[in-house]
Amino acid sequence: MTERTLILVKPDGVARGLSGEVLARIERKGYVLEGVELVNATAEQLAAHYAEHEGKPFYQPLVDFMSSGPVLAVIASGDGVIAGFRSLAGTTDPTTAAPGTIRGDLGRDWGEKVQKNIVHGSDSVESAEREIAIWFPGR
Ligand code: RTP
Ligand code: MG
Repeated sequence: MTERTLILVKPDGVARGLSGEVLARIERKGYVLEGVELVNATAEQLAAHYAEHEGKPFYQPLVDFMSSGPVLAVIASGDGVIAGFRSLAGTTDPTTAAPGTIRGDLGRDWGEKVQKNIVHGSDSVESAEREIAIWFPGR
């Protein structure tokens, strides 16, 4: 079924000039870009986006990292895009993410408290709609 997902190119990806590479991989897979916006995330957006991680040891480093520069917020659509983009992104830890994935090809361990892993992708229909409302109010 056609669905939407919320993708973020995180501050490491934007700063390294990988935004175009990520957008190209989304498009080459056959998904459609429905919205693309460079955003300086507010504290409110990050608290809402990462509410499920509040209280975890990596929460504050994660919020600090996500505030360290602009993020590219993307809505992409297509059949199966939620699971499909998670597959393109690869597993969370870029050290062991499979080659061929965004994190596996382009990420590494930088010796920091939080994993800088280039992209975020929604993990369910419910998260996608919740996250789209955070980054693209009214969409
Ligand atoms: P995402 O939400 O960004 O798509 O990534 P994910 O589902 O693969 O990972 P999740 O468990 O939701 O964690 C969110 C983000 O927090 C950072 N993290 N760092 N121990 C660590 O260093 C650690 N654990 C999580 C990562 O940036 C991860 O993507
Ligand atoms: Mg997640």
